[in-house]
Order: sequence, then structure tokens, then C-alpha cells
Amino acid sequence: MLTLLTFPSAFGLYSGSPFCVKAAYMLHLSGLDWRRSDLLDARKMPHGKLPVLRTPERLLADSDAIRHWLEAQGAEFDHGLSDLQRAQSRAMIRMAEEHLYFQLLMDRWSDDAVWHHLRDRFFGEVPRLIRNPVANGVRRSVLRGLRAQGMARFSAAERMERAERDFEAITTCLWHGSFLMGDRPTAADLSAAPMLAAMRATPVATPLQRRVAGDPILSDYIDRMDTTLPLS
Ligand SMILES: N[C@@H](CCC(=O)N[C@@H](CS)C(=O)NCC(=O)O)C(=O)O
Repeated sequence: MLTLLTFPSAFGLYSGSPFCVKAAYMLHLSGLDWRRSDLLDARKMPHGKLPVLRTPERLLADSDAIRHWLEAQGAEFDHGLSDLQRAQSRAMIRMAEEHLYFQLLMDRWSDDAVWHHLRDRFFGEVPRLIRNPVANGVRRSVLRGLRAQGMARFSAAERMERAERDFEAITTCLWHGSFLMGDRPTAADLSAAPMLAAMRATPVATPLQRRVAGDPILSDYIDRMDTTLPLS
């Protein structure tokens, strides 16, 4: 039996981490036997991050590595796609994971109003006496990372402008089919939809949250993924 080590559910999502949701979707589609096991602290994991898949042989870190391992077991996430579509899918995945993800992080960790919710949800299990110092330390470290990555150097308006271009690209794909690469979910959806879902689930109406929640095409797409690939 495979075990997916994942961050717990948060804000109505299967997991607070869109990468953990992606991994759960892949396992669901693989048809293999698996179960989830929730962790609150990923520091002891191979990359200090989640998701991690426990296979009979080892701990497998990183959702992309999990994808390749599942494909080696026979799973196929881009079934029926042409070489060109597979290449476009790869670019779409990078857009979701290397740009939209950092938009989500900024929205969650830099906004004081969101932070109160995040602290209570993500650090609620930390003993009360040390909860604030621990949570504030992690927040400082995430914000330092966002400055190094570059997202924190943009103004709020610049960030929205950059996000808008990605939402337009996703919307254009959705004009052509129910999912990004056609009429059924493929690998690109497993990355993009959880990012959008996480943005929509932010428990404060930030500009990013409102943008996704108020867009019927994006919002219907999130709901369609939920009903097409239900995660229990
Ligand atoms: N490239 C990784 C990214 C995973 C990732 O960034 N996970 C975040 C949660 S969304 C994490 O574990 N963060 C904890 C930390 O950085 O300390 C993947 O695809 O699995």
C-alpha cells in the first residue's frame, strides 16, 4: 500500500498544499492502492517539503518525481495527447507551479488579514506558549523566500497584472474544452486546478481571491475538477 504524506486539509480543500492535492489526484488516477497520512511539519522529509510518497522502497519527494514514478508503474496522465500537446502541458504545469504558486504564497503569507487565519489553521497544533514565535518565524522565512524568488518585489497591482496573463492563458484553453487539454483531465489540470482552487479558498476576499472566485469560467473549472476527480 502506498502512503501519501500530505499537509492536512484546510479552508475546505483536500490539503492546504496544492502540490499535495496534485499528488492525490495522480494517485487517484493511477488506480493503485493508497492512503493519506497527514503531517504538520515537513522538516524531516527528504526536501523538507510535502508531498512525499512512501513506496515499498523509499520516500519519494516532489510531485514531479511522484508523477514519474507512477508513470513507471503504468499510470498515464497525458493519455491521447499529441507530442505538441504534451509539450504545451509541460509549459502549463511550470506556469502553475513556478508562477501561480508564488502568487498564492504572497496572498496567503504577506497579507495581515489572511495571516491570522493561516496562523490559526497551520499552527493550531503548536503549544500555545510558543505558537506565535514559531508561526512568526516561519512567516518571516516564507516572506524572505518570496523576496529571493522575486514575487515580493512586485507591487500588488503588478502582481495582479502578471496573474491576469496566466488566467487569460488558462481561460483560452478552457474555451476549447472542459479541461486544459480537451474534454478530460490530464497532467496540466492536476497542477493548474489545485492552484486556482487554493486561491479561491483563501479565507479573506483579497483581490486574487475575488478575481478567481468571481470568474465563472475559472470557478466552474475548479468545481468540474472536484466532481470529475473526487478526493475523499
Ligand atoms: N516542487 C515541489 C514543491 C512542494 C512544495 O513547495 N510544498 C510546500 C507546500 S505547498 C511545502 O512543503 N512547504 C514547506 C516548506 O517549504 O517548509 C513539488 O512539486 O512537490
